[in-house]
Amino acid sequence: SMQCFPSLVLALSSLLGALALLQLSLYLRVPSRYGKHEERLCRPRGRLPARCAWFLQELPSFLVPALLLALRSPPRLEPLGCRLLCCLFCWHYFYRTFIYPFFTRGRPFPLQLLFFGTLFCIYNGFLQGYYLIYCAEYPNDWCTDIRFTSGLFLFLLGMGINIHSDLLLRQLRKPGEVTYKIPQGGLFTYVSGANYFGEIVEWFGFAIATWSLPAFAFAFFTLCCIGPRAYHHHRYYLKTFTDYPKSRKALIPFVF
Ligand code: NDX
Repeated sequence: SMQCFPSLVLALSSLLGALALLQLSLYLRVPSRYGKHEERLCRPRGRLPARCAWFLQELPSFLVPALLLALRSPPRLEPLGCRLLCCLFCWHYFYRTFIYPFFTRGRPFPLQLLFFGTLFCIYNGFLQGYYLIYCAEYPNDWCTDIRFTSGLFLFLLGMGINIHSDLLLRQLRKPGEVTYKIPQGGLFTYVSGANYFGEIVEWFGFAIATWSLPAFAFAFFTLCCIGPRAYHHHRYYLKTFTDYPKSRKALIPFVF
């Protein structure tokens, strides 16, 4: 049966950090090509409806840790913190897999990115789940530790912002529409990438709550993946809408 190999966790986390830096170098100048940044004429085919694409891509992030949690024998009953934290991760990806895709009004998603996205979700789902289920050790009073409580608070806050912002974006379109409008309300009042801001806060909260290398590596990856995207969204809006709110920032309210 499976057991904890600390060197495997270290290797996978380091590779995740390296992938984050690779992404930063790839997508700082040019955005990743999906959604509003896709050059549509280049690849008229090779796309999947947004619903299928997001469902398939995110499913492993839910399934892999959920299976690791369910199938571990003997079941991991102690400490409570490990199961709780693994459930938080699965909870987010339950939303992203089973709820978000069924409401999205996004454009068809490029197959090539879908392929890499799916690989990424398998990889990260395994790393986070494996670490929490087979490796993590927490004292029995971890649930009252300041790192756990403040991390959990940030996780829930970020998740709330992310889900609310996803909803506001969706409401900009009627079913079947694929045009872009100026997002309004919620944190969009302050930043162009309100959904991304929420997601980043969420994963840094998770990293603090788990106090683990894999989770910090993933938070850093998220920052490097969607941070630049928020910047490119912001530039797109400034270029496209002459009446775009001048005080709005790209990612971090009042700062950047
Ligand atoms: N999926 C995470 N890397 C990613 C897909 C892309 O969950 O090759 C990472 C995720 C993947 C990425 C994933 C991993 C790395 C990849 C990358 C592509 C390249 C990259 C594979 C897995 C890669 C290496 C080199 C390392 C291999 O038509 P539309 O789609 O634009 O419509 C949009 C709509 N909308 C508007 N509607 C009207 N008016 C407007 N002004 C609108 N603006 C937007 O709203 C969409 O339907 C919807 C949301 O759009 P957008 O662009 O704001 O968000 P999106 O990027 O689609 O993300 C959706 C949600 C969001 O909440 C975000 O926080 C979360 O997913 N997310 C996304 C990406 C990654 C991630 C979270 C994470 O890292 N945690």
